[in-house]
Amino acid sequence: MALTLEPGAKLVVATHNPGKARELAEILENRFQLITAGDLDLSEPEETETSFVGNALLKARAAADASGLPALADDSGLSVSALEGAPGIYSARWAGPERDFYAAMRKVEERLEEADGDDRSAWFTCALALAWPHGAAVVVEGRVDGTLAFPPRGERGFGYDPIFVPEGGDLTFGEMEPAAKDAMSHRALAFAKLKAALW
Ligand code: ITT
Repeated sequence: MALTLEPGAKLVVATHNPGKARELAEILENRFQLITAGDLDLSEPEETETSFVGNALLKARAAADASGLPALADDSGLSVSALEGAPGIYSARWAGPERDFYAAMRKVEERLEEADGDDRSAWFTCALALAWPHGAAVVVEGRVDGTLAFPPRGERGFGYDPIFVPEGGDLTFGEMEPAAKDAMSHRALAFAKLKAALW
C-alpha cells in the first residue's frame, strides 16, 4: 500500500485536547477533510508507552482502527533539563484530572527551586503519528529548545506555553501570535517532516 494521503481525503485528528486540535488544523491548512475524535465519539486510549513516539503511534492506531479512516495523533510535552527531562511524557498528567496547567507550571517552578541550580533550559517535543486502519503507520518527531520564565506570561496557546520562551526570542509561546508559534513550534517541525515524507 502506498503511504500517501490525497488532498481532500478524510483524516481523523485523534486528540481530545482542543488547543492541539486547533494548532493541527491551522498547520494542516484545509488540505484534508478533518474529522475530530469528538465528532466520532472516539474513546481516549490509555497512554501506556514510555516514549512520545510510542504513545503517538498507540493513539493513531486506536483511532484509525476504530474509525476505519486514516488518523493523525500527537503526543507531546515539556522537558526540563534540570529535572532530568520531567515532566516529559507525563506533561498532561502533571496537570491532574482537572487539567490545571497553572498548577502544573507551579509544580515545575517548585521542583526547580528544590533542584537549586541556575539551569532554566527546557524543550518541547512533539511526536506525530499517521496510521491507516489495520495497516501501516508513519511517525516523526520535532523539538524546540528554549528557556523557562516565571511567573507565567500570556493567555494564548495552551498547556505550558506561558512559561516557555523559545531560543532567540523574548516572548513566551503564551504571548506570541498563533501564526508565530506555528511557524517555529515542535508541532510545526514534526509536521514539516511528515509532509516531506508523505506529500
Ligand atoms: P491527547 O492525548 O488527547 O492528544 P493530551 O493533552 O492528553 O491530549 P498529551 O498526552 O500528548 O496530550 O499531553 C501533552 C501535554 O503537553 C499537553 O496536555 C500540554 O500540556 C503539553 N504540551 C504539548 N504541546 C504543547 C504546546 O505546544 N504548548 C504547551 N504545552 C504543550
